[in-house]
Amino acid sequence: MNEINIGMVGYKFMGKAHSNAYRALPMFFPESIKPNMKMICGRNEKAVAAAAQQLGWKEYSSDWKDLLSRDDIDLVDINAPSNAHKDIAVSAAEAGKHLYCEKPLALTLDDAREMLEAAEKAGVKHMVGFNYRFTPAIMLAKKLIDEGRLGDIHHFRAWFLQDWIVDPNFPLVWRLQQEIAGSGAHGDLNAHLIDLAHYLVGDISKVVGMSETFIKERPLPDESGGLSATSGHAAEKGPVTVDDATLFLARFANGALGSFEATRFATGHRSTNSFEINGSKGSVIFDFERMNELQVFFTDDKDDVQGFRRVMATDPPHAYSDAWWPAGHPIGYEHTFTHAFVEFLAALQEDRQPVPNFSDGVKCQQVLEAVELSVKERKWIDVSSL
Ligand code: SOE
Repeated sequence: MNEINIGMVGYKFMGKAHSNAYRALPMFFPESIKPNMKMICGRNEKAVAAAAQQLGWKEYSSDWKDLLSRDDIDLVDINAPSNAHKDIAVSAAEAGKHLYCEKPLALTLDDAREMLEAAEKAGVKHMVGFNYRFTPAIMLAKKLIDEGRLGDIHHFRAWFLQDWIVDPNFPLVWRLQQEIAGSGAHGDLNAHLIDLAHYLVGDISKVVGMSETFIKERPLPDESGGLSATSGHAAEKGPVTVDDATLFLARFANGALGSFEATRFATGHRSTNSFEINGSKGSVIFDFERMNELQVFFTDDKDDVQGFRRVMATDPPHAYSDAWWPAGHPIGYEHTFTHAFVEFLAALQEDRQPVPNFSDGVKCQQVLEAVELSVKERKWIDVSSL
């Protein structure tokens, strides 16, 4: 297989990020299968036509079902709002298409499980959009942990902080509506942290959480309803039905302790995505605002030079470094998506499931839902009970 034809549903923020990644891929990863950007879908015909032109798709449609009957579509990429994921994924799997789906995988754990089951039954390849796993500095953290260089892991401490809805006049966009988004900061931001925790530390066994919606009502958005909706001063208001912030504590199956914080009310933090991991032989600190760096500390460094040091993950031997620019030249947010697709296309070539796949999406959803139950029942919840 040298080429693969892609049909994509969604054309806003993630649609652009994915299109950009598909376009960069053949230039920087010429050994990979070539993604053909065949058809883009979205409900608003005028907007999707414009997106096709701008993002570089050959055809467009205002009905994603058009992808199903086309023999020349091999892979369906789903980055429409979360409430659309399940129907598209299940139908596309039944039509024999491979699946790439943005996170959180679904609105609920039951839906996520149904999606995994449909993909497994159809025997298609499936991947979930936890793009941060593909940050070379995070991959370095993973390598250090896997090689035992941090020793036994005691702590995972993570926070994902944004501030884009602090203004009470910010409109009630879809991400603030439970029936479309599933949850708020929790499903949007904690989902990434939970996945990184699974990737780096292992399974989470128990959780206890708390959650708050600081602004309970907001002006209705203009017809775009997108994140940049503007009619923040509309007279008519509607209820915010998701969390503005969710914090939780976790116990990992291997004995480590975790703390997680996701909020859209951390003034001054546009999108701070960070974690620290402390082990018996060392620690790592990561901050996405300095995504090319990993701070590392090793207890067996000589006393007189002990301290955190900064490793730049831009040069060989770090992941993907030889594909981009000469040593020392940093990469950005968009590259994490290209790397994710490189993994997906390699998995197709090697006839294996890519990682992270829908099983990882389900595992994340299980923790998300366990935290929600804990918030409701005000007690610790065993993740495996869900
Ligand atoms: C918006 O809150 C958002 O873009 C998330 O949806 C992304 O998944 C995360 O990467 C950054 O914040």
